[in-house]
Amino acid sequence: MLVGVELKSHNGANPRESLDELGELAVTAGGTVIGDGVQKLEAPNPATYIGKGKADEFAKYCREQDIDTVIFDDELTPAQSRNLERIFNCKILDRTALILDIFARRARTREGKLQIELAQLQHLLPRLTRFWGHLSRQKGGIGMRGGEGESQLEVDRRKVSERIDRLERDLNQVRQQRGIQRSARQRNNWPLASIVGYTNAGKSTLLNKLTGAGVLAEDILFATLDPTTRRLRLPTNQNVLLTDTVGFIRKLPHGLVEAFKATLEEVVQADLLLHVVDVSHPLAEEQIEAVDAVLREIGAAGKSTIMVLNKVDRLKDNGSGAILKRLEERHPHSVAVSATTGEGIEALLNEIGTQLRPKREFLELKVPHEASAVIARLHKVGQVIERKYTGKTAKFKVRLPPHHHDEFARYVVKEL
Ligand SMILES: Nc1nc2c(ncn2[C@@H]2O[C@H](COP(=O)(O)OP(=O)(O)OP(=O)(O)O)[C@@H](O)[C@H]2O)c(=O)[nH]1
Ligand SMILES: [Mg+2]
Repeated sequence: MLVGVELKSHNGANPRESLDELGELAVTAGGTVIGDGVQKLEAPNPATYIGKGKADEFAKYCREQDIDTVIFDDELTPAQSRNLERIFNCKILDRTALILDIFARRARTREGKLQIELAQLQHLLPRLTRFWGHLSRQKGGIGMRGGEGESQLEVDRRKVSERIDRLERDLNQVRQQRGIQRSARQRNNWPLASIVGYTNAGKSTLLNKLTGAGVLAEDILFATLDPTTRRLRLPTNQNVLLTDTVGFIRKLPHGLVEAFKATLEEVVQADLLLHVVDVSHPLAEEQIEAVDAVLREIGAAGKSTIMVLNKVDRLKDNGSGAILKRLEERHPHSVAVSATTGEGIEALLNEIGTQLRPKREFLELKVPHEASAVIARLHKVGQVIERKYTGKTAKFKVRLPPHHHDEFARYVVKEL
């Protein structure tokens, strides 16, 4: 059963839509949704989140329907969880625990797994009750994982705390390793572009389209957890490192953002963000806001950003182009694309080139004709805008990545 609250003060936020998404998350985590309920309130009840009377009513429904898990659409306090568990007499989860559970299922790399387990245990620790552990041993289901996760629930708080310390130490080690790898990559001096966006917006599909990366892209929430970086060669000959990473969602648990900060460092360090939006989604605009909120939280707000208005092929199906127009007006650097059909991809490549152009130097060079290797090299690493052959030398106007400057320094006539 899914339970949400509609706050009277909070106009605009639609509890139905949020609950539908919660249902999608529950299904992604392997659950089956039997029913849901919403209560209108001035403010959440500090003891039981929803009102006590409503809780009793929902609990009765759960008993009738033989429901074994109730998921609340917000983060519950430890006290609320405990009280609700007593009233419902079954497992109580909140949105945070559910998202953590999905992440735990998806984590593949060692760092990903450590981060999730840490976030899960930190969420669980204050909520660890005998009742919870008892139930989980009997029934399994959402909110706990097999193997280590499950046995963790059976140990006492002290053991959980010890495990948290251990995980923090291990994570530090793994991150040092990643730091070394990253600095090796940066020695290439290629600009870094990060693909960000709401979960299921088509980020992985776009990376695949642009680079042939072969990343898993699926119609499920949080298909991608671990970042993948590929080289993208623009038509201007410029190389860009393109990273696809975890998707964002409304009410993304703060603990999870914390846990993923290291992974999201690619985003923080990026020279350019590609913000992918599923324009065929009815809540596209709310999703943009949710993504911007997470970007602010990780300190990546205000970066130069291209809005990639994706899945335009679907708009034609249902004839709702108004949203596209609205978004294009609001975001000056936006490109309408379809990552599946390839429509608009060329325009996107051009826009990436334009956005990264300030990173390149615009130079005038004079190269003797006989230095054909130098001329060939110039065409390979730079974007030749103009060439003139006069007398013994060839004159070029070229956009060049700064790290190639030394190589051609002796031919530079002036900076343009
Ligand atoms: N029709 C259409 N479908 C698309 C397009 N781009 C992506 N999709 C589909 O949307 C679904 C999600 O795509 P992904 O690339 O996995 O999305 P993602 O943003 O990486 O999602 P997460 O990793 O789960 O956060 C897949 O079923 C894709 O085939 C598009 O341009 N048009
Ligand atoms: Mg993905």
